[in-house]
Amino acid sequence: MMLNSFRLLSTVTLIGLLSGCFLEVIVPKGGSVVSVSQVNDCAEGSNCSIEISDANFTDAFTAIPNDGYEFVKWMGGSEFLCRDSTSTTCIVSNTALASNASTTSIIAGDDTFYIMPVFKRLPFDPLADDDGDTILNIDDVCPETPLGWPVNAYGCPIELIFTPDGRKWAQLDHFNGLSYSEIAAACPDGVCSGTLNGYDMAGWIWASSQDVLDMWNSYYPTGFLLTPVPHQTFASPTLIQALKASGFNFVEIKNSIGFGIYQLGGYTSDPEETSFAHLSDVSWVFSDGVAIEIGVSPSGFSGDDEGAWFYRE
Ligand SMILES: [Ca+2]
Ligand SMILES: [Ca+2]
Repeated sequence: MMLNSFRLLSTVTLIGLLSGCFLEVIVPKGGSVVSVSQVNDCAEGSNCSIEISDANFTDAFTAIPNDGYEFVKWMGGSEFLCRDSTSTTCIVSNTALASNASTTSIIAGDDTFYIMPVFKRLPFDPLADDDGDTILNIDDVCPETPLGWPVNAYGCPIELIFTPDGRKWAQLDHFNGLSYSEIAAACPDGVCSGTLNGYDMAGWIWASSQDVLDMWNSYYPTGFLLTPVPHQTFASPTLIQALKASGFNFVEIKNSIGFGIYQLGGYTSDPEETSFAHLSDVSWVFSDGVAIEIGVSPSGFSGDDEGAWFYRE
């Protein structure tokens, strides 16, 4: 039965696809399409147009459902190839007609043909673990964790931020609510081996304030360098924008008179008296580029919105 439907399918395909035709791969939400040739892959939510300018075109397209989705069939309809087939692979070929001159002349228009997988979301199973991180769906705040990444009790991995110093930094606000001494216990001498807020910190370094300054300065290609002076003020919105573009979350805090200030700050492994390295964007409060403050302060400097600086090579 499957063989017969493939033969029918092939007939449609062969008549349709000769030089000058287009094949459009339509991929809805729920999965992607990969091709044996690897040059005609098409991502989720994309329309990929392939010009068939070769009389010997052959490729095999396979529908790959995302976790939590299943492949149902290839879309039906007169202009769709592989229509209503439930095989995950759709073979598109015109090679069998390559030497058939009369058919070539009939079909050498600019018609467009389509293939489109139909995906269906599977019923939510609260007791399954769709992303395979050992945290059941019902408890998983981050349902699409890449396979193999360590996660906390809520199923979320540490968010990595790639910076120009060649290091990978952890998102600071994962570590909100921890005290200096709690971090010091998990990361003696700056080398972490314990667990913090549920994250396995093995392999992470608790950065010194000099490490933090070096990272900030790595955003400046030449010349201008920040120096570790407490509460030094610079007019450099470029650094703030670059850090945001890299993925750092700035946290809004309120100053004593209620103005919101956007801050990137957290504990470093320096002695507790000067353990809080921060960079505050006060330019959003006044006018753009007026004031950006960096500083190294005692722990507890900014109240409850504190994280910590960790990196790995
Ligand atoms: Ca999970
Ligand atoms: Ca997860």
